Amino acid sequence: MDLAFQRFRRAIRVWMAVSFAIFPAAGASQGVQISGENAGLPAENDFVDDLPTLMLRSPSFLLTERSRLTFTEVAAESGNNNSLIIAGLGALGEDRELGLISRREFAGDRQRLVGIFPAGSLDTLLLFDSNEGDRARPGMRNFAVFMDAQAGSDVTSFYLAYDDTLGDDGDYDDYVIRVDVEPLN
Ligand SMILES: [Ca+2]
Ligand SMILES: [Ca+2]
Repeated sequence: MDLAFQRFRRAIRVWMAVSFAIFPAAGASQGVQISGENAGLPAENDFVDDLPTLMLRSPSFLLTERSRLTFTEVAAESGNNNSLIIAGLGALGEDRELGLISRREFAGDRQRLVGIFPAGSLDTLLLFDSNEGDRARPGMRNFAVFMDAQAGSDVTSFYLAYDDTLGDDGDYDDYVIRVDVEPLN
């Protein structure tokens, strides 16, 4: 065996050792880590039978790696005209007098925005806005998230839920947006 080939084989072994050392660590965390306050499910939510069973309010969102995020409107129950503004991507907005849609009636004409986001916090990128209601950002109590997973685990599908008044009407169904996360790294 000539020297050049031995060096080549040694280099391949080193490369494989490094690769296997790196990939499991990088692949162990995919999606969004979500924290927040578990205050139970809101009884007045019109879509509670259609949504995942854990709701956290005042949430915080950490995207663990560069990913494609798809935002799709799925439900709204409010007399206000509400929207979700996503920095760098645009806005989803509902303008029904009293919008009432559900996941069961999911149709092809739903508004949808797709963008690629770097790893990091999503908290400053998201804003629920309303023509007459109170705005909500992550960390505020009228911003909530519905999800199946435990808080702090990596989530690849969840629902942003808006309560457009900061008063007693805590139904968190005034505008509901599904988020799907597809890791790209
Ligand atoms: Ca409300
Ligand atoms: Ca409502």
